[in-house]
Amino acid sequence: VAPGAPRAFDALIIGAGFSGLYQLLCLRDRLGLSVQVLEAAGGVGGTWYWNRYPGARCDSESHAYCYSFSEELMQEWEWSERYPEQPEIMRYLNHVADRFDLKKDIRFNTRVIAAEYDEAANRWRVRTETGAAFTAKFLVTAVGCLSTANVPNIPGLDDFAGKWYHTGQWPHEGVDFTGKRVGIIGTGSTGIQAIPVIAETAAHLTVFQRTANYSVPARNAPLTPEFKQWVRDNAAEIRRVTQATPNGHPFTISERLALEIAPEERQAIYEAAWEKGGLQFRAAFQDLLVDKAANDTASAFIRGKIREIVKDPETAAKLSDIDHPYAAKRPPIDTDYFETFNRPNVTLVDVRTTPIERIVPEGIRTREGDYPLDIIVFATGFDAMTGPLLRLNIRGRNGLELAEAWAAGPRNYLGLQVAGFPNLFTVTGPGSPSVLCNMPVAIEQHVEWITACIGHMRAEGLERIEPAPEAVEAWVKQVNAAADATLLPQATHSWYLGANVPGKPRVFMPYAGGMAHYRQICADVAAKGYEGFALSR
Ligand code: NA7
Repeated sequence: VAPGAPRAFDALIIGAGFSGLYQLLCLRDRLGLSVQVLEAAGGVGGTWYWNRYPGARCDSESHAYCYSFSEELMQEWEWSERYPEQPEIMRYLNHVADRFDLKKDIRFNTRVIAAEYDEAANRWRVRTETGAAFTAKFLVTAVGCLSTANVPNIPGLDDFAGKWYHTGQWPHEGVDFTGKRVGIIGTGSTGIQAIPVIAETAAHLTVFQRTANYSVPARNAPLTPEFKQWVRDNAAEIRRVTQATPNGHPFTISERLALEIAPEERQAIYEAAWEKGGLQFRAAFQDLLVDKAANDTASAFIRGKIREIVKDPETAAKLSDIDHPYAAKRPPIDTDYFETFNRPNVTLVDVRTTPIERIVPEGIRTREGDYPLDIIVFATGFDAMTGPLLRLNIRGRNGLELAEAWAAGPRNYLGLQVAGFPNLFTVTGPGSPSVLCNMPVAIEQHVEWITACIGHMRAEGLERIEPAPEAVEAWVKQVNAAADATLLPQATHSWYLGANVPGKPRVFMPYAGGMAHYRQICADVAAKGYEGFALSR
């Protein structure tokens, strides 16, 4: 390669998290392609590389929050707790990368700033922040759904005299809260994990809540030797269950309907689900996400628990004044979240009734007064799903910008491909069920589908694939219809709808028809010779 000339590959993959690692393995080792992964971070891990905030832990249960493609890998890896903590996930992904010798094909500290399709050459041209250039026939984005931090534009932040951090860009050396007055904005899954841990060392923690949230105890615990053995003995069955359920988790959703049984029996079922803990709570009844009256029973149960746990009635009222159906936003799970508000060093500020006016050098100014702070933590979430793709500055045929193509919201086919962007594949793209699913299950399905598709193209001597505009049109309708058949759009401020980022189009982004159903749709499309896609030589 001449100095400065772009380096050419069969395929380029952007991102070295769960998606990028497996996509590399598949394209390189199964199809024999030349592949380069470009990764902005200094190591593998994707979203887990950056989300190192206190208490960072996955809400999926560890025995299913992993790859299932390799029986040996499943047998040799052992998780230590019911939910994997961030450092353990990092150890796992490093183990996978080393075991399959993946790191040699990953360029770390390499942020992609532009990707352009050259129609005449049928190649993608990719540029990085440092000016390096790459080309490839296939471009696969493996950039995650929750990887673009959303720092709200609150006036005065630049003048703040203390330190501030976003949970999704956490310093690797950690943050010492000892003796500090800390403010945290945001009570989504992240805030709910971080708040109890920060409260343990901070002198004082002020929680700024905009939307009260349901949360169910995670009931995290070390895994017993018996359970670990059970996981090893039942790896195939666990995989079968995760692939058969709508959400990719290793448990089955009950077939019972919430309103068809007596209130006492329903209460007992909720009590048992509360004791069991975690995302399994929503598996208590079949209809919690589709029938508002059914959902009301779950919602009333959790609000009752909050009022039982939180001693100060005014704080309990603010925490349980929840304006959306249970699980219409991604339901958090916690370890001592509500209990934390009983600590003398924790204060709750409801920013709906007491809005933040600005940040001042000393802290946060609300309409009703100032909160002096040494540290502000933004647990304010992400520009989800489209954010990580749009910041890559992708241009398709005739210079069409992805941002322009998606000005009114994401439009693609199966969440996998965008019309006008040939040979670009988006792992866990908007329009796929990914974020409503246990992520590794969604990722494996996408990566394997993309691999099979590229394999098919090579076998048939095909050079280009892109979706037909009618297929995109139909898929967008299907995504909307699937969402409308559930209660999910009723949480009007959720990141599923893009509502957390000012100016973002309000479109329900994930496919809510269930992972198992989606898997079948994708398989059928492939079986029918990639129906809805245009393939050419
Ligand atoms: P989320 O779920 O988007 O939560 C962000 C939180 O921050 C939520 O409570 C927001 O309130 C709040 N927020 C955002 N912007 C502001 C401003 N400007 N002022 C006050 N409060 C604000 O992000 P997470 O990181 O917790 O979780 C993301 C996903 O990661 C999660 O769903 C899991 O899938 C894993 P709002 O609700 O918008 O009123």
